[in-house]
Amino acid sequence: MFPPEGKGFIHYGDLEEGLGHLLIDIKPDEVYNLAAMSHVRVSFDVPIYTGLVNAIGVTRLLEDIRKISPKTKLYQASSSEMYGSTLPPQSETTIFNPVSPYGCAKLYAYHMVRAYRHGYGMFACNGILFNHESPRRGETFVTRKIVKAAVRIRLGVQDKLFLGNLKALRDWGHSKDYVNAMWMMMQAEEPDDWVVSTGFTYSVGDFLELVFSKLNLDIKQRVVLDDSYKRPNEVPALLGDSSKIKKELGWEPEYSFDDLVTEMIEEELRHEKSKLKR
Ligand code: F7E
Repeated sequence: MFPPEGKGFIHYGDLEEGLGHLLIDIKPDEVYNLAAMSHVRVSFDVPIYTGLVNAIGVTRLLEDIRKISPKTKLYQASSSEMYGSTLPPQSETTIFNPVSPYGCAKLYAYHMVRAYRHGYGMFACNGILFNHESPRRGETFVTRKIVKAAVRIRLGVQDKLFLGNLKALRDWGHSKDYVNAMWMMMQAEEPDDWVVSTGFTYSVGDFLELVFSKLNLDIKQRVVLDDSYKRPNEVPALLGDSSKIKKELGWEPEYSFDDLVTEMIEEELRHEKSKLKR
């Protein structure tokens, strides 16, 4: 722990080891568990680690909260990847059919949260979040990867962009809207599970075309399809129905798809130009 510049403190911990020591020290009002091995493609390479962190790690956290700090509320980052091969639209009542180690591990954790909520009366919620993006997105996720490469090609410091499946459909929202939804869930009168999505779906190819057209780039000249970025199993289509959270908690997204893409490009341009000046 060290004094921060802002209001928070950083404490170190590891979901695999358990966070009991932090619960003893802090007795937090609310825990938001966003920790995970979060890359779906990589989960096929490290399936056991993915299960230990994303599934068993959450069980450890639930057990620690139950034993040490039972009044602490828990937000669990569940994922639209849990729907797997079930076609859209997807809501809280849709059947889950995960197709990746990541999706399977997230579904295990989702059910454990429900089991502890119902069994022990804990305030534990699942936010079933569809893909959410921002300029801070990790560089190996497809939105940031496309934006970063396109900006670098525009600035003349990169030649090609290598991508996998362009046909997959995703419901992409802005992380700021989704973090508001997480907070709203924790202020609800009763704990529950809620889907958070925009209700619009676009293919990876659509995202690519929008970014390349905003930067006046030619896809045919610059983009190379590379099977090594494909997954053994793919979630073909995601499109969420978030009417429950809108009706019950009053959540509404503020950012459109175009706002998101524009902000990601502008931030990336600032970032890459500042690197060139150094
Ligand atoms: O892939 C396709 C890829 O890795 C999106 C995580 O936050 O959202 C995220 O999981 C799509 C897939 O996100 C490349 O096959 C094509 O169809 O950006 P992504 P994801 O797998 O949907 C869910 C909700 C989570 O919970 C996850 O933690 O894009 N795609 N070419 C590619 N994807 C990547 N990463 N790289 C490519 O070159």
